[in-house]
Amino acid sequence: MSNLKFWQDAIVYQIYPRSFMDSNNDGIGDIPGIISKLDYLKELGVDIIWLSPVYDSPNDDNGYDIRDYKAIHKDFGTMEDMDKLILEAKKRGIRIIMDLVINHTSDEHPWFIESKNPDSPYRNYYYWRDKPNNWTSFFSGSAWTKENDAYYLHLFSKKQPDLNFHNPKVLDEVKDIMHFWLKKGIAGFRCDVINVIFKNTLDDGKKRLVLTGLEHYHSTEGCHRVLKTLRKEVMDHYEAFTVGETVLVTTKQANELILPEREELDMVFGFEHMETDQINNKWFKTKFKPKKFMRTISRWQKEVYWNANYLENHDQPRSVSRFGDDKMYHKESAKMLALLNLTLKGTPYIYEGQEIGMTNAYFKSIDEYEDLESKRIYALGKKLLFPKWYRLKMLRNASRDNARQPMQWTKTGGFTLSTPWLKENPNKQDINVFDSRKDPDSILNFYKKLIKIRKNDDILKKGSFNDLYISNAIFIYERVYDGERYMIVLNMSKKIKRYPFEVYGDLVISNYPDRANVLRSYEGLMIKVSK
Ligand code: ISL
Ligand code: CA
Repeated sequence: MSNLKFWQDAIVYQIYPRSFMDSNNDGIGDIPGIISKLDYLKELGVDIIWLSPVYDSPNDDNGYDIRDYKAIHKDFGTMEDMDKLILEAKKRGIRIIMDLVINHTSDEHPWFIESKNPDSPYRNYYYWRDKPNNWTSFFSGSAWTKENDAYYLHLFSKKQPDLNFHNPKVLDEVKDIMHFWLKKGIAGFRCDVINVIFKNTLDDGKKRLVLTGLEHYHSTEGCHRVLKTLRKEVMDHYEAFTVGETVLVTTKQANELILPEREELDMVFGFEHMETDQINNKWFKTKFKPKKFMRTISRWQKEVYWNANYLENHDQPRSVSRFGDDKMYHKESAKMLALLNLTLKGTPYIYEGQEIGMTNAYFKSIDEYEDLESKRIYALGKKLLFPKWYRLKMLRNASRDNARQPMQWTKTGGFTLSTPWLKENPNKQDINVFDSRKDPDSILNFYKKLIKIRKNDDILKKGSFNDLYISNAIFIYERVYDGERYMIVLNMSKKIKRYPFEVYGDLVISNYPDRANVLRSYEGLMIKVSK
């Protein structure tokens, strides 16, 4: 691999617009707010912004339920604001990708409203049936809801009816939406739950603890066909890329979606590493087991053609709280995780706030949560007679609101002057952009340093990956390119550890001020090994 595509040679930063920056003090982040922070992102070294949905939406699932794909939600601003964002970003050498949510629309989308009439030409845009099957939704409970005399399918909330990709008209609509945005100059799409969009049949599924029905719609041939069409008829006409959000895929399935000769997607977000601290589903957490985690990452590194490397997003808990220690070793562990995120092979994705080490929310009452999924799980747990403390613990560990608290710009928040839509974390006092910029030893400045190193470095960008050592705490791997070699050594625990073997070379970067003959708590370093 010699010449990288622009998306292989980029640092991507995910913005969750509701929580990033509020420009008009209504408590909700917005597009002008994002524009006001472009210089900050530039300074950090961001090349591409992935914008979570800003389309018109009733916000049942915070914008992942789209009412109009060609309009901006009034909370976020106007289409002029959006055009300005694309332009202002471009001036700074930053490209924008949009979230493309096509598995479902909002139930308030005109197509769905029309489709309620059995004789409408839109009836077939969705899955309407006389009787439901036994499929269950991603947000728990049946995947079918009754409306008048029929049932419609929704893999997510009942306000997110699934589109029917057996209908060629649906595909035409999607092409049209993609052209609309690409013509505006965006650089591609993050494709929401893209590997479940095509349902083979609507037969009953094998009973499973979660997601009964999965085998009928997961990674189907029909999905591959749709992706090939979108690639050929849309994406190939622009300088743009796609990153698929692909739930429950193996490395083999990932490759079937991204290998260049397949002509489907460019890269995908795998979930296997995010599932290593859970039993069955995310609500039942086990203790974090570095070995399992690192083995999974390593396997993806070795087997997948090109990885989208991430440790956080708007659905996941904060990485420093989950894989590090957000109290005693906040700085050390956040920096160690930065090293992991930015020294792997593939395109690194950073989620807003990760670069300053924002933590989980630690809410104490159900009233503090906003996310529909959290509320549903809390209610379901009650039905199942889980004690209240346990239900709150489930949310504390795994609620999506952990990632959705407002971005911490200053000691007092700096996100809004009014009441934010979701409570701010009181630790903004200590964890915020303003202080981080001034402190040369901050997590933020560590990210900046690391990004700078990566930008001018063929070993990190193009080098091969080999794992050299994985234990219950330690992860050592190398990146090799053109005879040159980096070794990355990470201690993923607070225990002080002996090196498993001697490591020689020049220190390139480390999260401790000096080098020792042991690996200290959450120590992470990168060494250039001489030829
Ligand atoms: O967080 C999850 C539920 O426990 C994930 O399974 C998540 O639902 C899944 O990764 C799909 O996520 C995407 O599509 C959803 C949306 O709610 C998420 O925010 C989005 O990232 C439906 O559009
Ligand atoms: Ca606002």
